[in-house]
Amino acid sequence: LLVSVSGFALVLFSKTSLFSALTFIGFCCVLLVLINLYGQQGWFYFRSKLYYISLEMKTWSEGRQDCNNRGADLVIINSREEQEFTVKMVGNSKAWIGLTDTEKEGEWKWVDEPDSDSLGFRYWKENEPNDIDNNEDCVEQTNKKGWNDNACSEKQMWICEKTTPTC
Ligand SMILES: [Ca+2]
Ligand SMILES: [Ca+2]
Ligand SMILES: [Ca+2]
Ligand SMILES: [Ca+2]
Repeated sequence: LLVSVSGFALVLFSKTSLFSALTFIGFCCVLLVLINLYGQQGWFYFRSKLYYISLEMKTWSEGRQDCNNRGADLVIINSREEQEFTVKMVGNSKAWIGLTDTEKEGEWKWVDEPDSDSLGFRYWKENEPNDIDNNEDCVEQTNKKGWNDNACSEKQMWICEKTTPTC
């Protein structure tokens, strides 16, 4: 769409100055971003990212699939600020985040591994992860006290994260 808008703008302004054309493209760009942001109903904006918390409860994989369907993935916690923000989203409930040790027990991986893991950020609740019954491989954001590993088949709410639209 941007390419066609740019093309149109260039034709339109070919007889005037390049400056006018660039101004027009910039204006269209801002307009497109605003329209796109307006369309993101149910999403929360925080530090250049968009976040969604589900109303339903699903397994970790089903929650992840729902995020994928929304052009996102389960949230990846990259900073203390993001941790605190998602804790607020969860409130008194709990919600799946994009961390799992399904592949290898005890080796926690974010859904975009290896990129985010270079930060090594962890925010476990006290005495977690405890892998109860050797069956807790998915992580939920609980409350101020931090993360808990839980059975991936448990049905919880989930949090999706995606980047904001840009030009
Ligand atoms: Ca993140
Ligand atoms: Ca396991
Ligand atoms: Ca585990
Ligand atoms: Ca646990």
